[in-house]
Amino acid sequence: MKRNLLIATGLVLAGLILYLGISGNRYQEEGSDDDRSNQAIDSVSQATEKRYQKLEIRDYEGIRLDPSVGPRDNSIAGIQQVNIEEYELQITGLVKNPLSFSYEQVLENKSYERLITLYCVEGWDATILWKGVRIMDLLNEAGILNENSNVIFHCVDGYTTSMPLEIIKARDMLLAYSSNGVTLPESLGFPFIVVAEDKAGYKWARWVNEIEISDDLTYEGFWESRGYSNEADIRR
Ligand SMILES: Nc1nc2c(c(=O)[nH]1)N[C@H]1C(S)=C(S)[C@@H](COP(=O)(O)O)O[C@H]1N2
Ligand SMILES: [Mo]
Repeated sequence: MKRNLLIATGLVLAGLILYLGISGNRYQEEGSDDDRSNQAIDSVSQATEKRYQKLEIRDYEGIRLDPSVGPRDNSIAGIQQVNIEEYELQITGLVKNPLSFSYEQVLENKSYERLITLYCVEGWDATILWKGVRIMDLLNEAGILNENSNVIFHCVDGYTTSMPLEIIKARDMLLAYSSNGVTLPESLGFPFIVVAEDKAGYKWARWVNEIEISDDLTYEGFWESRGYSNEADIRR
């Protein structure tokens, strides 16, 4: 009798650990059709499975990557469709030469690859292999006039967010055009997303079309002006 109770308790605990291990990720949908009891801790549901694109990389140095297309859209004005022929990325504000880059021109810069997790304040996260150009490379080409500046990202959907120049420099942040080895999907901000390492998801501006150097050090973007911390440091 005692032994059965022990086994039952063990099973319940194992189940709980398994459940906790696979929840809390944006790619684990509520009510998905998978059979969780048959899963290893790091396996994914069928719903998640379907979101991986054909050529998407799924593992990197032993770490499982999340699909770069999420299960739902939380954007302020829906998923944006950018016509890449007409697209321009502007560098404006306190710079020597305001610049305008085409998509191709941005991609001519040296590229960097990094595995970084995006943490949203809603509680989910996504670990993705990003590839992009250094934001500082673009800004230096325009010539920064004041090092003590704020960098405001403007997006196609009217969304804005900002970070101090010194943070972008210190983290050597990327403007990514690729996720998990494929072209950045529309839902993730095609053509470009700011990879705001160690900052909450709302600093990860998607569909960026203007980077402004500003002397307004207390600027508040879309979510910041609605009460979210302007520092947005993530706690892990
Ligand atoms: N242009 C734009 N960028 C944006 C947003 C948005 O609504 N518009 N949402 C932000 C938020 S709150 C998060 S968590 C990340 C990822 O959003 P996702 O959940 O839609 O992938 O994008 C950020 N960048
Ligand atoms: Mo978010």
